[in-house]
Amino acid sequence: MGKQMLELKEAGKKLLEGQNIALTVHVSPDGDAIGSVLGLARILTGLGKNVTIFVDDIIKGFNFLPDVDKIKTETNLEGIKEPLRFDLLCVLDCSTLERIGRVADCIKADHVLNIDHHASNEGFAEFSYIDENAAATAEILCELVETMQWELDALTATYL
Ligand SMILES: [Mn+2]
Repeated sequence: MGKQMLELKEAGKKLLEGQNIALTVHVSPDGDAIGSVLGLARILTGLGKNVTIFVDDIIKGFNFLPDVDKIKTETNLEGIKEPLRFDLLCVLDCSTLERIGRVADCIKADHVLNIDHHASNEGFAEFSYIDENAAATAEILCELVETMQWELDALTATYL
Protein backbone atom coordinates (compact mmCIF):
# COMPACT_ATOMS: atom_id res chain seq x y z
CA MET A 1 0.00 0.00 0.00
CA GLY A 2 1.39 3.39 -0.95
CA LYS A 3 2.25 5.82 1.78
CA GLN A 4 1.30 9.44 1.60
CA MET A 5 2.06 12.53 3.68
CA LEU A 6 -1.00 14.75 3.96
CA GLU A 7 -1.67 18.38 4.70
CA LEU A 8 -3.68 18.90 7.88
CA LYS A 9 -6.88 19.70 6.04
CA GLU A 10 -6.52 16.53 3.96
CA ALA A 11 -6.15 14.52 7.16
CA GLY A 12 -9.42 16.05 8.33
CA LYS A 13 -11.07 15.02 5.08
CA LYS A 14 -9.87 11.42 5.54
CA LEU A 15 -11.59 11.42 8.91
CA LEU A 16 -14.79 12.72 7.32
CA GLU A 17 -14.71 10.00 4.63
CA GLY A 18 -15.03 7.21 7.20
CA GLN A 19 -18.26 6.28 8.98
CA ASN A 20 -17.09 3.48 11.27
CA ILE A 21 -13.84 4.72 12.73
CA ALA A 22 -11.41 3.07 15.15
CA LEU A 23 -9.07 5.28 17.14
CA THR A 24 -5.96 4.17 18.97
CA VAL A 25 -2.80 5.46 20.63
CA HIS A 26 0.48 4.03 21.90
CA VAL A 27 0.83 1.57 24.76
CA SER A 28 1.56 3.14 28.16
CA PRO A 29 -0.65 6.06 27.13
CA ASP A 30 0.24 9.44 28.58
CA GLY A 31 -1.93 12.53 28.92
CA ASP A 32 -1.38 13.58 25.32
CA ALA A 33 -2.43 10.16 24.03
CA ILE A 34 -5.53 9.81 26.20
CA GLY A 35 -6.63 13.44 25.86
CA SER A 36 -6.13 13.36 22.10
CA VAL A 37 -8.02 10.12 21.55
CA LEU A 38 -10.95 11.15 23.75
CA GLY A 39 -11.06 14.61 22.18
CA LEU A 40 -11.03 13.33 18.61
CA ALA A 41 -13.61 10.67 19.49
CA ARG A 42 -15.93 13.36 20.82
CA ILE A 43 -15.47 15.54 17.74
CA LEU A 44 -16.13 12.66 15.35
CA THR A 45 -19.10 11.39 17.34
CA GLY A 46 -20.52 14.90 17.17
CA LEU A 47 -20.16 14.70 13.39
CA GLY A 48 -22.30 11.54 13.34
CA LYS A 49 -19.49 8.97 13.10
CA ASN A 50 -19.47 5.62 14.88
CA VAL A 51 -16.27 5.73 16.90
CA THR A 52 -14.55 3.01 18.95
CA ILE A 53 -11.37 3.62 20.94
CA PHE A 54 -8.88 0.80 21.50
CA VAL A 55 -5.83 0.95 23.76
CA ASP A 56 -3.64 -2.07 24.42
CA ASP A 57 -3.04 -1.22 28.06
CA ILE A 58 -4.63 -0.57 31.38
CA ILE A 59 -5.21 3.16 31.60
CA LYS A 60 -3.88 4.61 34.83
CA GLY A 61 -4.15 8.10 36.22
CA PHE A 62 -6.79 9.53 33.89
CA ASN A 63 -10.01 8.45 35.56
CA PHE A 64 -10.83 12.10 36.27
CA LEU A 65 -11.58 12.50 32.56
CA PRO A 66 -15.17 11.69 31.51
CA ASP A 67 -15.68 8.52 29.43
CA VAL A 68 -12.20 7.05 30.02
CA ASP A 69 -14.11 3.89 31.01
CA LYS A 70 -15.59 3.63 27.49
CA ILE A 71 -12.18 2.94 25.96
CA LYS A 72 -11.67 -0.71 25.01
CA THR A 73 -8.52 -1.59 26.89
CA GLU A 74 -6.25 -4.60 27.32
CA THR A 75 -8.94 -6.77 28.90
CA ASN A 76 -11.43 -6.17 26.07
CA LEU A 77 -8.85 -6.92 23.39
CA GLU A 78 -8.39 -10.46 24.66
CA GLY A 79 -11.99 -11.21 23.70
CA ILE A 80 -11.49 -10.20 20.05
CA LYS A 81 -10.77 -13.40 18.10
CA GLU A 82 -11.47 -12.15 14.56
CA PRO A 83 -10.34 -8.67 13.42
CA LEU A 84 -13.14 -6.09 13.60
CA ARG A 85 -13.91 -4.21 10.37
CA PHE A 86 -13.64 -0.42 10.18
CA ASP A 87 -13.58 2.12 7.37
CA LEU A 88 -10.67 3.91 8.98
CA LEU A 89 -8.15 3.31 11.73
CA CYS A 90 -6.72 6.57 13.03
CA VAL A 91 -3.53 6.15 15.06
CA LEU A 92 -2.73 9.13 17.28
CA ASP A 93 0.47 10.18 19.06
CA CYS A 94 2.33 7.12 17.86
CA SER A 95 5.42 6.91 15.64
CA THR A 96 5.42 3.18 14.74
CA LEU A 97 2.74 0.55 14.21
CA GLU A 98 4.42 -1.69 16.80
CA ARG A 99 3.61 0.90 19.47
CA ILE A 100 -0.14 0.24 19.24
CA GLY A 101 0.46 -3.32 20.44
CA ARG A 102 -2.26 -5.91 19.91
CA VAL A 103 -4.73 -3.32 18.58
CA ALA A 104 -3.07 -3.95 15.19
CA ASP A 105 -4.28 -7.58 15.26
CA CYS A 106 -7.80 -6.67 16.39
CA ILE A 107 -8.67 -4.28 13.57
CA LYS A 108 -9.00 -4.62 9.81
CA ALA A 109 -9.48 -1.16 8.36
CA ASP A 110 -9.86 -0.04 4.74
CA HIS A 111 -7.55 2.91 5.45
CA VAL A 112 -5.02 3.89 8.11
CA LEU A 113 -4.33 7.51 9.07
CA ASN A 114 -1.61 8.53 11.51
CA ILE A 115 -1.55 11.92 13.23
CA ASP A 116 1.58 12.49 15.28
CA HIS A 117 4.23 14.93 16.46
CA HIS A 118 7.22 12.63 17.06
CA ALA A 119 10.30 13.55 15.00
CA SER A 120 11.21 9.85 14.78
CA ASN A 121 8.01 9.13 12.81
CA GLU A 122 8.94 8.03 9.28
CA GLY A 123 5.38 7.76 8.03
CA PHE A 124 4.46 4.10 8.63
CA ALA A 125 0.79 4.59 7.82
CA GLU A 126 -1.06 4.73 4.51
CA PHE A 127 -1.80 8.40 5.25
CA SER A 128 0.21 10.51 7.68
CA TYR A 129 0.11 13.98 9.09
CA ILE A 130 3.25 14.55 11.15
CA ASP A 131 4.18 17.90 12.65
CA GLU A 132 7.38 17.49 14.64
CA ASN A 133 7.20 21.16 15.63
CA ALA A 134 3.97 20.58 17.54
CA ALA A 135 4.50 20.11 21.27
CA ALA A 136 1.73 17.53 21.44
CA THR A 137 -0.72 15.60 19.30
CA ALA A 138 -3.47 17.48 21.12
CA GLU A 139 -2.00 20.72 19.74
CA ILE A 140 -2.28 19.32 16.21
CA LEU A 141 -5.90 18.36 16.89
CA CYS A 142 -6.65 21.92 18.05
CA GLU A 143 -5.31 23.15 14.71
CA LEU A 144 -7.34 20.49 12.91
CA VAL A 145 -10.52 21.69 14.61
CA GLU A 146 -9.78 25.21 13.35
CA THR A 147 -8.82 24.11 9.84
CA MET A 148 -11.96 22.03 9.46
CA GLN A 149 -14.13 24.61 11.25
CA TRP A 150 -15.38 21.93 13.60
CA GLU A 151 -17.11 22.92 16.79
CA LEU A 152 -15.01 22.76 19.96
CA ASP A 153 -17.12 22.36 23.08
CA ALA A 154 -15.93 22.66 26.68
CA LEU A 155 -15.41 18.93 27.20
CA THR A 156 -13.45 18.50 23.97
CA ALA A 157 -11.32 21.49 24.97
CA THR A 158 -10.69 19.84 28.35
CA TYR A 159 -9.54 16.64 26.66
CA LEU A 160 -7.23 18.49 24.31
MN1 LIG B 1 2.56 13.12 22.53
